[in-house]
Amino acid sequence: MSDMPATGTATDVKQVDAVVIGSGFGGLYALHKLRNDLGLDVQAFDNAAGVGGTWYWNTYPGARSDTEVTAYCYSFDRELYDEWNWTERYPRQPEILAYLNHFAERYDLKRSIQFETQVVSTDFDDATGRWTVVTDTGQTWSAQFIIEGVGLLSSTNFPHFPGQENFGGECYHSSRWPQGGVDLTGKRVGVIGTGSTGVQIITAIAPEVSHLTVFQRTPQWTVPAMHRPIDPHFLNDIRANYDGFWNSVRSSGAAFGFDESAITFDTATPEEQQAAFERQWSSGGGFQFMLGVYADVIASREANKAATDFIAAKIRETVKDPETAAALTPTDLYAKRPLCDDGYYATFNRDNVTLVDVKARPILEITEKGVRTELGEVELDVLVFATGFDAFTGNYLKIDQHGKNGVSLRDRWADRPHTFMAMMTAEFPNWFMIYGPMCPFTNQPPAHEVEVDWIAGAIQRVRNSGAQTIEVTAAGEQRWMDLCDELAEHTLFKETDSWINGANIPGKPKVTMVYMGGMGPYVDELNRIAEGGYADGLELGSGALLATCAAQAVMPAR
Ligand code: NA7
Repeated sequence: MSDMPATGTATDVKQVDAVVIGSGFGGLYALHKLRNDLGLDVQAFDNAAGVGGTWYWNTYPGARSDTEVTAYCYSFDRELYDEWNWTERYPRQPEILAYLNHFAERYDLKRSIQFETQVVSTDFDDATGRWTVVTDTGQTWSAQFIIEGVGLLSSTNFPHFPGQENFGGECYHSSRWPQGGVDLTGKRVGVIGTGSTGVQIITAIAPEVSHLTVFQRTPQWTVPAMHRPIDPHFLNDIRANYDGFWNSVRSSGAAFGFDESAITFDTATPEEQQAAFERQWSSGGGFQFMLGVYADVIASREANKAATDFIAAKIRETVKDPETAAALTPTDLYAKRPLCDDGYYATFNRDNVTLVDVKARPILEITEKGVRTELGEVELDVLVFATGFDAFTGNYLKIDQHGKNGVSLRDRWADRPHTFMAMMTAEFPNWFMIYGPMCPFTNQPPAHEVEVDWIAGAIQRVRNSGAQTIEVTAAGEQRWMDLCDELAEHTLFKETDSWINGANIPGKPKVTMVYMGGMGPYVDELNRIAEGGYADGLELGSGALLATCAAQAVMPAR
């Protein structure tokens, strides 16, 4: 059982059918689906003061999606898709947040969300088959079902350097950026981290700060985003072929709404290969460059090397100082989450930007005035940590969660996260994740939709059958894990270190945490299980107390 004392007495425990944790893309849709479609009594919680999840917190300069907005939204509400007019191909954070607020208002969701409330523990009661949910505001709730939409990339990775507490300037983590913004004009700014976030921040702030020092540990392959206003004709074409477009998204590999390449690298001549990479470089987009040119860039070493040779040549062409160009060029495979940018490499030609390679010369300490490496002290007014997240598992493990017989999630997942279809874990009945570990490696909103629909189907199955619970069997879970592990062998992602396999967090097991089979096969499998009555790999159950009552009801009185 949880170490946290249950704070509610029996009388002030609030009863609901379901608790939803999180109000990002997934949590909002779950709340709508369960409350408005299934008619359940649902209570949602969010740490933040408003809806949006990732898009509430990540207000740092330059924050935007790098998924084309035509598929970075909900699809189930066609009217919403027709009415909402996005302005840019890759939407900025304020526009996405406005969309999610509009969604919450359209479906009157905010009245069911308690903001600025953190769920600290969840405990399954074997006797009743219900969950007890305790919040940091001292409330206790009892629910039959829990749906956790806590975010894949939300638990911050905030490394600590010696002396950090002595820093006299301002210090921020990118994903906890002050809501009112920060005025960086004319300031000396340091950025630690060069992942997607660092690349966006560095490019956005370089023109406004007096000096920018980039502390880079590992360089990244990045290609141009080619930001542009959304083409209304393109959007209207999709609206005219709405079902066809979304069916193609849901049956594709990565669900981004662009055409993924079906040909392999070796089918083209060297001239064709260069021309194909060049075309994609000019049209922009990270996932497009990785998946849209050749089908095997993430699987074949030869194709992968050709892609990196191409980008390396672009870096040499763009960055004037050869030493800086060399330091910006990765030495590893192109097998991390692909990045795209708005002039990242060219930013290092600016007189007010300095690159410090902290792999060669690690950060020794943070001083009152700035950051010290072997090269000396860099004085700073503002220090930004763009150091990423404890991805996949971080937010689930922050909550003290216990399933059947008091088994703790932290113990179950000590060696690695164990899931079924990225939504359930054994011994946790009626406990669902939205896009949990072993999720398909795809654009998220379409995946959230199919998962929430599947969860809603599972809940209906329980209610229609008169059972109290549904849970994944140990064998069902193992089957999914084995499949994910096997598929991971066919890509190069396991050979690089990144948040995708947990390697970015010291001490975290480096394991497969995604399903590499693609969105289409994932959706097919979800449909197969649902159409089979949620039986394959799953079992219905009743709370022990209910089972006892039922047994007594049929036994003759003595
Ligand atoms: P990422 O992609 O995990 O990048 C974090 C960056 O921070 C990366 O360059 C790290 O270097 C660097 N880092 C982390 N810890 C340290 C320490 N201790 N010292 C120096 N540098 C460090 O996070 P992002 O926020 O950019 O992006 C995450 C995802 O969010 C993104 O892919 C989108 O899907 C949204 P490393 O590479 O580990 O050497």
